[in-house]
Amino acid sequence: MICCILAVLTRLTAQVFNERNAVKLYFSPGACSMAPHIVLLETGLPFTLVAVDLRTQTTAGGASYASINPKGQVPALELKDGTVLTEGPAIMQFLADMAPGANLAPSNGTLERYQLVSLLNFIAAEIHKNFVPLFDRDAGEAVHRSARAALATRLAYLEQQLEGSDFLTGVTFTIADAYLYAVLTWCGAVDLSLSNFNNLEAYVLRVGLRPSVQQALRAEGLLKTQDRQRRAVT
Ligand SMILES: N[C@@H](CCC(=O)N[C@@H](CS)C(=O)NCC(=O)O)C(=O)O
Repeated sequence: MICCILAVLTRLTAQVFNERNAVKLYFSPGACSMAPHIVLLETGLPFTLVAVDLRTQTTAGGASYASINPKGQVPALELKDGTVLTEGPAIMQFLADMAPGANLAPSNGTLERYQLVSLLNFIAAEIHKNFVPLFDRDAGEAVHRSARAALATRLAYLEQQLEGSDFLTGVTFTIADAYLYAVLTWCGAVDLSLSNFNNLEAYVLRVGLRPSVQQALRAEGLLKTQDRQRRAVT
């Protein structure tokens, strides 16, 4: 009996400690905010998730999202003191630096760190942003064609980078992998096949099996269908 009470008290204390020390990640299911979500899980830092309806610009709690991020985009990270950090690559580097033991980014000031920043910028400007017109039905055929052509060349470059490597920078999973994985999950939605890119196809499967990625997908409600199918089979 005493053991049970102690266990409950320990759990409650840990929960209160986590909530007090937790950062808040504003996200939208399946959006690029999945990248910092994966990174948070990789770091083990305490965090809470706040869903944002991008269409209505309100949070799950009914607050106006503009008061949190005037840019109206996810992700945004609210720190314990209320400071809000925006822009995925900045958020992910901040989190990686908060948890150096997780080895998600090389140390600041090293050439390896600038190589990682270079990759993050490439993913943001050349991959992420070329997906955007493909989600816009009104963008027109010519715009779609040009975005697909741009993606094909950029993906061919990443395909080469992955030759003989498990991850973008070699043997270690970094924040760049969290970002690339998050944006490549959109391929199905825009009918973009990776079948010409064997390394990238294997990479998506490999990264997708990481416990942090599975947990993020489940928390964002993106594994439901597979879970239901799995339950039906087992
Ligand atoms: N530059 C921003 C871009 C973030 C972004 O494109 N977010 C998308 C979701 S993936 C979004 O919030 N779209 C809604 C909008 O732009 O109104 C970053 O890197 O964090």
